[in-house]
Amino acid sequence: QLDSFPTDFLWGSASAAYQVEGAWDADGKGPSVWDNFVKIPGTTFKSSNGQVAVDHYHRYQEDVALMAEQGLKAYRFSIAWSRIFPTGKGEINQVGLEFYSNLIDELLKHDIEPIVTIYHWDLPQALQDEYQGWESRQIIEDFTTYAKLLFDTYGDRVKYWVSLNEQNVFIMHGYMMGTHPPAVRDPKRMYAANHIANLANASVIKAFREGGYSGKIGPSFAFAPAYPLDCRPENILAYENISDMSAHFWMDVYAFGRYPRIMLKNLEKMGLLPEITESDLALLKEGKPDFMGLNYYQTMTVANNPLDGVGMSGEANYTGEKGSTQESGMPGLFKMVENPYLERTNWDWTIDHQGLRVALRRIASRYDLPVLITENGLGEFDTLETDGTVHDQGRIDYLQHHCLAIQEAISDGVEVMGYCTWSFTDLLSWLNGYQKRYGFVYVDRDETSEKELTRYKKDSFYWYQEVINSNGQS
Ligand code: BGP
Repeated sequence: QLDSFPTDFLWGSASAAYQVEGAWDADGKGPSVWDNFVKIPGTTFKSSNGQVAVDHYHRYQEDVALMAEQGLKAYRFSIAWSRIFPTGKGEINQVGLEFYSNLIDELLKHDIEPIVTIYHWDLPQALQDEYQGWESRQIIEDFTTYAKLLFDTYGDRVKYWVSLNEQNVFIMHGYMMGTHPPAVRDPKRMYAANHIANLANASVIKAFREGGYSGKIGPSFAFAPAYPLDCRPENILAYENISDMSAHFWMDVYAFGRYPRIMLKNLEKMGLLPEITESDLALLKEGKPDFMGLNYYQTMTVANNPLDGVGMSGEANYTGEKGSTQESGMPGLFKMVENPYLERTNWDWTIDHQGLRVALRRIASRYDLPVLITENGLGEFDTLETDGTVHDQGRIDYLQHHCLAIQEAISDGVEVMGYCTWSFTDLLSWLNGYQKRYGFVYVDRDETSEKELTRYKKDSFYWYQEVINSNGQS
């Protein structure tokens, strides 16, 4: 017999500003690094961009009405920093502040709890130009000033805050793989920028505590738990390596305010250790979050990789052509291998609901923190039928299994605060364009159609409505 979901469980859904809003230069908004990055040919799938996105900026009332119809208890969205501070700091754009104020009021009017992400990757371009964004310690102060303004403006209405979304992703893609802005491929700069992002994250959480705001705050982490290929000791060691490098290296800092020592030694050996001062360590200790935000999509399986083995250069699958992901790994540490027991999506992401239970338990055991699932969902090609329906049974199956895994984790003793599916409406996928859909609500993005941007409820919309209505019993 499984435990029931708590009565105040936050059944939610999520989005991010750049992926839904559009209105990229409206009402005084300044450009972000993503506004510019997508203009470089070849950076995204078929040059898709967020200039219009799904036009949520102009249609937020319609979108919130759909959320209310579904019965959503919480909606996670992000604030575009450059709508509030067009140049990242200094003068405030009141119209930008009002937009989110109106959105928050609209949500509350329908009893939907706003979960606000302070940073979901759309750094003001001006800060990149002035001091190279995350590579300069100046960003700590500017990010904190911006966050404090949000706390002061919305803190009476917002109870849940996400500080940084997927620091591991925006830092690794931005500074090592070169696939996100600023498209750098330099591990030394990556580890330096990452340390500064850690400090900025801690500084914002510290400011939240010192300001005496009520509510809870934590980062969202992209956690893909690792499995060893088998019980050969060298594969177990590969699993230890990836766990330290891809999980503990970030979450230990959030939860304990210190880096895992194996990683420090590793970085030292490779000449990649960033400057870490005593006062940095003191600040990190003050940044303990109230919860760990978990973005869970898949697990990864690893095996031993010899010193002359495969490197990180393998192409990822951004087209939806199943099986096109190339081998990758870190020589001497690990390589990614296929898990023979798991199905994959068309983008080669493993489908593994048990992995969510594993993720939740690993966080609970190691960090003893409550978990807010801030993202989980299935990216697929969906088909809009002529009668306006979308039959996304695959998504329903996916989400149903993941809900069961959450209930099992709760029964194991994990404190799970809520579940935000990715995503509410279809939206822009950063590198995969509009063809990769996640929403409960289909958005027509056919520019030749008269019905462009019209919303259609998918089958999964009604399925989740039932789940919420029965508090996870159906
Ligand atoms: C996370 C991001 C989201 C979203 C999601 C789906 O990494 O926080 O913004 O994009 O992944 O990923 P994708 O769009 O690559 O399929």
